[in-house]
Amino acid sequence: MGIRTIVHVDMDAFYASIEQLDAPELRGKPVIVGADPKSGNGRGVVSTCSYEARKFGVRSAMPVSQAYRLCPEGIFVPGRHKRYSELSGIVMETLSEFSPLVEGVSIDEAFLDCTGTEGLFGPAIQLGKKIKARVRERTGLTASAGIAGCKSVAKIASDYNKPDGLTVVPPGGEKDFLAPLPVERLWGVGPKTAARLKQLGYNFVRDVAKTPKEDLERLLGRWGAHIYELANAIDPRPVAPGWQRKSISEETTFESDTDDLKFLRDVLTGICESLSQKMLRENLKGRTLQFKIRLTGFETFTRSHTLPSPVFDMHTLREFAWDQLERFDRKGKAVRLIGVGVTEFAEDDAEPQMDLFASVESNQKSKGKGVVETSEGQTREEKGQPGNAAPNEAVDRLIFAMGEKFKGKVKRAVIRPRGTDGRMPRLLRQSEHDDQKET
Ligand code: DCP
Ligand code: MG
Repeated sequence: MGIRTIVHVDMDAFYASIEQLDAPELRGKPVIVGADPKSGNGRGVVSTCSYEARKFGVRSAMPVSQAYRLCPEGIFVPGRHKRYSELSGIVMETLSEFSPLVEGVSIDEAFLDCTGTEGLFGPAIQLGKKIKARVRERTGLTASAGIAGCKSVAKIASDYNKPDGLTVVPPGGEKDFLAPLPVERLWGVGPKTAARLKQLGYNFVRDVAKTPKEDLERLLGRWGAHIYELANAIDPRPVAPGWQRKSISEETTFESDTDDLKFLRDVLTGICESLSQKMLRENLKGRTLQFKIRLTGFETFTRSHTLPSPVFDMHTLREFAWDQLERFDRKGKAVRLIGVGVTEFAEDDAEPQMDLFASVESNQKSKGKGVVETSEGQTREEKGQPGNAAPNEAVDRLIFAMGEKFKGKVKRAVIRPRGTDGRMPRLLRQSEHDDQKET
């Protein structure tokens, strides 16, 4: 393969920047996207926060209660996923002005293969400036970009000088660029692997790069070879525009191990909410649900259940996760990490995706009446076809019935059959996996 020009673009504090874009009074302030812990909504996690809030130590995936402790002056705003998706679409569209090969990796980042575009856009530095300027022009938002000869290095480069950064790694300069970075900056090296590497005396990428591949394999198993390649900027993976996600998951590691069941349930609720929103955004539904738990001492267990029909709704995910937590025998040990995942996605069946909870019971043939459940968990019996989105009047009636205090909080509702509320649907498959080591 000849020398390639791979660009990685990642939007800065994406959700928080959009909030600041739409509400000028939030600009320059510590904005935290997540449920407001002051209004009794202490569950849930931070989606992201503005760079002003990061100065206080607030980070994505942190419980909102902790974010509040770190940054009491933070302005908590609920997420507006439709708006984020809308801007994500504009970003991706803008990027496609620069190459037909655009691979969206998440809602706010993408790879572009811009090999051979010098004639059009100039050398890499000019290309990067043009991409950033065009994204800013079309969205009002800043992006950071990294340009290098392969994906893994471009990805690290875009993060190198955030926010509003541009880092160009000259062809052939990849290894020098990586050498002084701490090992955790390598794409794919998580906190656990980084800790292990450091324990073995590998602090910087250069320490890994100069170690024979076989030695790393011996020390780290199959990961060793991969890490060797990452450290040596060997990454022939092409930019693949048709890329599709195979699974989606989220997990939370606690600062200190806990056996507080209520807290664990709240964390699971936050994880399921966020997962469900992501799946909605990416138009995904999956049939296999996974629960992961790691106990004090790093023993890790996963439990997975396959359902007869694919789901993405928060209710089903949470029922599953709570149920698993409840029945998992921890033998008195505290919990270090907890997570939920979904795999086995269904082909897009062209069913319209609404900003509503789909109901897992929708395949059941119960007609007539159902229970409306809001995103806040209140329920009320209503007329309608179970599984359908509750009509607006039903939501309105519900808000009325539940009193003014729920106004603004009732965003979504679904009609489910009577009597099935809260029960898990029939199972197709079930499996368990116990792992004494880190996975
Ligand atoms: N996100 C989320 N939950 C997470 C991580 C991210 O909901 N645990 C959402 C919110 C982010 C968006 O995805 O705005 C993009 O994720 P990034 O990791 O790119 O984070 P940001 O764009 O917010 O910040 P950065 O400037 O570090 O890229
Ligand atoms: Mg980002």
